[in-house]
Amino acid sequence: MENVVPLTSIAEIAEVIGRCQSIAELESLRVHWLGKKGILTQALQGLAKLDPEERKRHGAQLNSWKAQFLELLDQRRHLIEAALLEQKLIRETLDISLPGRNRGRGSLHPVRQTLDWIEGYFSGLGFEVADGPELEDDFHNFTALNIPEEHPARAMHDTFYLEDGRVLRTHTSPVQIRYLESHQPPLRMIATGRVYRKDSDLTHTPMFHQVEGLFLDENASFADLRGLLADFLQNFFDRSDLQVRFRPSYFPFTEPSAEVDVACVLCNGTGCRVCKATGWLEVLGCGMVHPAVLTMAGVDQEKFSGFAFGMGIERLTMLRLGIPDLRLFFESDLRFLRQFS
Ligand code: 2U9
Repeated sequence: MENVVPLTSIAEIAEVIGRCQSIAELESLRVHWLGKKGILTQALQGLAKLDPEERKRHGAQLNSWKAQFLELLDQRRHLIEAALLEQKLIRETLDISLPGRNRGRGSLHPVRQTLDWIEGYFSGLGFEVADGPELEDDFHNFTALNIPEEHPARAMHDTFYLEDGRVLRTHTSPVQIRYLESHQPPLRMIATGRVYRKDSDLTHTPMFHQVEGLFLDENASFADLRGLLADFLQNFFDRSDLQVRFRPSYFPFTEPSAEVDVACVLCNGTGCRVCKATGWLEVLGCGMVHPAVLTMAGVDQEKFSGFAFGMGIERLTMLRLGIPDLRLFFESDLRFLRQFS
């Protein structure tokens, strides 16, 4: 055999394999012995030249060596892999008892929180919550609401006009007009969403949120409107004894109209900077729906009457939560927003 394979015994191979420290070393040893031109491979190929008797004897020997060689390689590979894994585990210690990374929990914007509360309150009284397009046509935003051509609310400084004559809605009232196109009284609904006005200073932003309500029924009266809004405001500001007053006012879409004040929720009516020492805060507007609006909507006024109201959500949110500056709502400052999570 010595002339076929230059090895004295399998023990010699075992020793060489045992000295291997890496998978790469093992692989080069395998190639050296069993690669295409490996020593054992060539010896196995050389068997063909031997006579049958010798081929049988040497063949058995070579195949036995091959099997033992592969077995030894395999054992060593397992040992090396286990050692590598061990080192890796020591290197990459992982403390599974550590708390996970905090991904941070988001929260609703305070304006959204107010909208949700108001929607919940009126839903509880059977009002449907509706919304509509923010880009409106002249008819739904103005004409149907008894706002004639020459009315100041139509003037360029109030309204964002598109070149095609459409407008960014200046109030959510067109949602009510659209609602009346598809619903018959008796009905009760609120319209919520963004509105746009060309107005920007410390107390006005070009976009803000409104909630408007519409109630049409047989014998709906101003007394019903007063009762509803007083209850709403007392619940909203969480004070059952909150004083509410109605002051005569003017809106083109309601007649009679009123502005509604509450006793200042910051100084309890004694007079402060927020209520400008009057003791009262104006919080919303309301009135009986104007006959011209009802006529255009095709409502039978022999049978039905109705009232409407409207409020600005940023202002209400500021008063309820004691937020001093309107701009805070639009800055996305997490230090501000986290206070309301
Ligand atoms: C229809 C008929 C009448 C909606 C109304 C007000 C009074 C009102 C202001 C409050 C503060 C707007 O955000 S604000 O500047 N709104 O005072 N809105 S009555 O009246 C309607 C609406 C729809 C069909």
